[in-house]
Amino acid sequence: MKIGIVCYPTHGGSGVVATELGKELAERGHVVHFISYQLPFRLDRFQPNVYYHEVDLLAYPLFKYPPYTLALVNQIADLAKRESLDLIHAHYAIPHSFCAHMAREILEDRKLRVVTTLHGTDITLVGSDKSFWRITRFSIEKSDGVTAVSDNLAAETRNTFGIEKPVKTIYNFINTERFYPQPAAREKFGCLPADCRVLLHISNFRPVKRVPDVVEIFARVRREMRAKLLLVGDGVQRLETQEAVERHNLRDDVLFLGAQDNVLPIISAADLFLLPSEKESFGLGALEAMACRVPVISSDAGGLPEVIRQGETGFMAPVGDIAAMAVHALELLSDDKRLRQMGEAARRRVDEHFSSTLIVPQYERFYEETLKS
Ligand code: GMT
Repeated sequence: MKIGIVCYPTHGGSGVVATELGKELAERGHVVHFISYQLPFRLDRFQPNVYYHEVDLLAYPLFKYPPYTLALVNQIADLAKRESLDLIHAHYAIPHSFCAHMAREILEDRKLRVVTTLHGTDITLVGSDKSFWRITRFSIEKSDGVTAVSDNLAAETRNTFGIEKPVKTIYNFINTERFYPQPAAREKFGCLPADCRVLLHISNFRPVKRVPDVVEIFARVRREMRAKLLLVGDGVQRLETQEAVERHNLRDDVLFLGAQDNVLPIISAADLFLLPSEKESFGLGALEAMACRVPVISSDAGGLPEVIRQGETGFMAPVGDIAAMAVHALELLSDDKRLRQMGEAARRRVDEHFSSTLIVPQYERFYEETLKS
């Protein structure tokens, strides 16, 4: 198949999933064209069957807001025609799904299919907002196939937009042959003493992630044992998070590592992953931790219960229940054997349910069905 993938290029789950999917599809012989405003950060090396097209955006003094979405529509239409694409796969509804639909309208190409994958905040925060509700609903209705990254998100989509259209769940995935714990990761870090526990949080530091809660949980753990907290990512909650670190006098034990392209060595150095999100349609970060045998302590928001098995691969507590999350963290970190067993179970769950070898064929089948429809 000849597939156009439209996605965000930055650190964020939807861009990671889109890029990893494109790379996997290319390895299986499909021709994949990425369209974005910047090279997706996981598209870091040359690979056969993969092409990248940057959206050309004309700067003109009249434009207070350069019309990126129009340029994107134009680019998709040009590419689809030039390369005779079979389908456009839009990751994150806004604005990608709408743009893909408009490109098809311009081409008047009834054979070109549009598949939309809903990732989370495109429904739960942005799409459900009055300013985008109608256009998001329209884009979903006009797509030839719609997938969501969890049953929870599929249900929320149906409720939010009152649509009858089927929304197929296809979970996030990991290439388990490439993503596994790195040896001697802790030693390579250089500043993580062997006798201390390492807790980790990775996100884009947006309010939905509740990053200050991570510090509150860590503060309770730190009172009981030697521990360090690694914070990876950056965003609007960084200042608030730094304030929480200062308030608890934890400056020496909390390392702000900023946004990182390669998280594998960092996850491999951790004992526990914290994800106390307000909303989380799937939680790709949690899955990456599990692949590295790192159990997860999280909230029970959104699709997290579809990823984490309570008491088996980690623990969940209601959103904002810092005390419960801290108790679970302490319980695990004080018991080497349990921590190891949970890490093994976490990895097993990834291998058995979320490996790319299981999930990518689901996308391929979905494309084939959509092309036949
Ligand atoms: O909001 C984010 O965390 C980023 C966002 C994205 O689209 O870039 O992540 C969403 O998509 C990921 C990939 O499907 C999911 O694993 C995340 O759970 C989801 N985030 C939220 O729902 C908050």
